[in-house]
Amino acid sequence: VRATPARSRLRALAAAVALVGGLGAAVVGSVLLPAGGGWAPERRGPDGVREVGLRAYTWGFAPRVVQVRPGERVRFIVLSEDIEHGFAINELGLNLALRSGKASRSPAVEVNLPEGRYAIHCSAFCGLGHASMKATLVVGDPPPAPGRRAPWMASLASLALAVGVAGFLWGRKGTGA
Ligand SMILES: [Cu+2]
Repeated sequence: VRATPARSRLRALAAAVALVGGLGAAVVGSVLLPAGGGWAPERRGPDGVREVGLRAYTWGFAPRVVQVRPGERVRFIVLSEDIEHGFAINELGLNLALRSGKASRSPAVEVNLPEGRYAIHCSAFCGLGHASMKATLVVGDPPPAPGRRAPWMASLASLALAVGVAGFLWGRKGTGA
């Protein structure tokens, strides 16, 4: 069966849409979704305060999820791996300036916050992805966030991508292009 030019154009369009959708989902999945989480291995400073280490980079933080206990005293030590960034948690009154290649230590803070999720964000403009440079502070063990559907969306988009590419290849075969 020979595909008409109109049909193969339609297939190419479908493939392009699926490709863009799939790539978009992959980006959203890798950038926005907290990877893992849970309790980090605990390290304490000489004063007995728990020290939480993070790395900042263009554009994100690792780990993306930091879990602490309500009422716990912690200190954040944040290393910028590339350029200048900021490390801010509004609810804790924290805002650190991060120098390129240097580790910044926050003062010891008491996490007097209700159980829940709080935004960690970059507070120094660092380019295109600045607004998406975020991590999550989880206090205690709150119920799962409603955003858990996102991995499903990413899977569906990947499936669409696979189907689109298959359709595109099939179309090429049909027209002999
Ligand atoms: Cu930034």
